[in-house]
Amino acid sequence: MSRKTFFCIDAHTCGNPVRVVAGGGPNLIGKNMSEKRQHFLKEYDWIRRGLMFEPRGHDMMSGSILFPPHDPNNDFAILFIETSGCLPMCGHGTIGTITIAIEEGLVIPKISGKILMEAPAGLVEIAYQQTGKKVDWVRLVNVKSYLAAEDLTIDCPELGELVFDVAYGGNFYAIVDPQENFSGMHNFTANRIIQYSQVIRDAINKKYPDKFIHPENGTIRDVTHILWTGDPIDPSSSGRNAVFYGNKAIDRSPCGTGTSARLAQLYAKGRLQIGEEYIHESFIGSKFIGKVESVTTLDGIKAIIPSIQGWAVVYGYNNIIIDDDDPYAHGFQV
Ligand code: PYC
Repeated sequence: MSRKTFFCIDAHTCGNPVRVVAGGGPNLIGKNMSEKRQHFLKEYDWIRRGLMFEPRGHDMMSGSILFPPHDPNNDFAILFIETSGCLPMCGHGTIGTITIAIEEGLVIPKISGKILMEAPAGLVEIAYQQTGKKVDWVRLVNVKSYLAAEDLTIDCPELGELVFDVAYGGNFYAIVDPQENFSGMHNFTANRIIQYSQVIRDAINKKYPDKFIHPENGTIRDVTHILWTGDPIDPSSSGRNAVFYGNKAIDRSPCGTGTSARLAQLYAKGRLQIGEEYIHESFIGSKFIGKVESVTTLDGIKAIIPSIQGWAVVYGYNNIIIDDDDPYAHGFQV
């Protein structure tokens, strides 16, 4: 019999959960977080499943485990754990993790108000503002993001043919804008978006095999998320989305990597300028501020450096036991 206890600190970023494993995480082997992510997936994925899925988690659960940095100039390294797997990068997860890490003293930054974080997808530069103990906001300068493909098509049950773009913002997103067969996510329930997304994500990866692979890291591949756009609730916002991930999740936050992908798409299409604020609303109406900070290239591809700003609230301490005697030790999904 084996019984493992994980000390977790729970928060939400603009409504979407972030569970940071502050004690009990594994020792991983690798020269960087991308290699350690592979080691975790091979040997320790039961920890992710146990802490993210029911009965200890739920469909939207997501979190992280912190590690020492591989380069001493950086502050820490991060592994994202989610119901969807171990994402190379997660924006809402970063905002929640930084809020927890600073408020709870898990990370002491080398420079106050600034953090260099090693994610599997690359180095992420972070700024935050703190008043007393509380972190007011977190802004991350994300990894290079780019528009990978335009005007692809897929058949969607009930809706018919949909035209979509694919953009990378730390994960690959199929972005579905309003069009003849899709009037916008504001007209759909979460359940219908989930049903359509489940079908079209698989169909996209089948129709376009080996098309979406990160040029510098072959472990980051395929469309994993679907971003449906629509009208904002607050007319002063720039846009709204429903981001599907995992098997049954709609992000309650505006999704950091999804917003990065959206910024890359809009910039490439001439619909957003460098430095212009893009207020992105989530399915529940919570907001991130996105911006194209600068333009760059990634292996010869035109790319942007996006920034995302949002907030998080810490709401609890959680000593979670995973006991091999429990038939649901490693979680389940219905
Ligand atoms: O914020 O990048 C994000 C994210 C990915 C999946 C859920 N949230």
